[in-house]
Amino acid sequence: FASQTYTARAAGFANDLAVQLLKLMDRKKTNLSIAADVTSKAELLQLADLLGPYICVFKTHIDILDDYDSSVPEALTALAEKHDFLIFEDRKFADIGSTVKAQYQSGVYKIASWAHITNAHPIPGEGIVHGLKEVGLPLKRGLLLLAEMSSKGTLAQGKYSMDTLAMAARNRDFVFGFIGQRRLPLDEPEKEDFLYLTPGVSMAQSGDSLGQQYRSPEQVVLESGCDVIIVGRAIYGAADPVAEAKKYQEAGWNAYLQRTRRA
Ligand code: UP6
Repeated sequence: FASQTYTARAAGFANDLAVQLLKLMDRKKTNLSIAADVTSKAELLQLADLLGPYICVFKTHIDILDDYDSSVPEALTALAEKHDFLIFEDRKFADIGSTVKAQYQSGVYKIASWAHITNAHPIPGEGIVHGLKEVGLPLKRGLLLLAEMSSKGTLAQGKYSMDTLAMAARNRDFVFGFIGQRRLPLDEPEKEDFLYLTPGVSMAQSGDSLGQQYRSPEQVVLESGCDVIIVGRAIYGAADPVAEAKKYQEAGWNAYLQRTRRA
């Protein structure tokens, strides 16, 4: 699948949102997602408006905002429509099905009502997917499972990652891909395609002081067969985030073009 275009792969997905995302990437010529880890709503919305033209997915940690109120998802949704991107709340759910269902639907953030995509750790077992699915599927949302992490010493590896893949394969109506570091070897490669969204991307740094590990867009897309590069501090922390976003968009896109032509 890694050698096919995003659009060609869309037919192989059961989840509507995955189809939307794949087509969006080719239409906009971007496989860049920004991790907008800022703590004020003004900064968050400014990043979404400034960087919107260059990204396919705007990734949030909504619970780090100091001044959150319900105008934020409204404004984000309007910007998503204006600039043609999807919103991914990086919630990393990790509880039993019944609890995550409430966390996804209710509370301060009501994530399901505005985030096209969210994600979950498979650690509690498949009930977490079923619980989130009960809320998300009627709203045409999509879920990613964390198969691997970018951080040093992660416990998500080996058999854990392969079992995550199997869990996703049993829930393809809702789960369309992974947060991961490489395309996992599939049991039935001709049958099952998933999207891989990959954090831990920087062209300048190799890591931070708290265990983050970075790789380049080429390593992620070309060598590891991942589909979307997620870039945070390397873009929003730069003096000129727009110029930096363009650089990452181009690097990610060139790696994709090389990958699809090579085959
Ligand atoms: N993230 C990772 N690694 C993972 C999963 N998620 O870094 O395995 C998320 C972080 C952060 C972003 O929560 O929002 O991706 C990375 O930001 P950075 O580019 O500034 O390091």
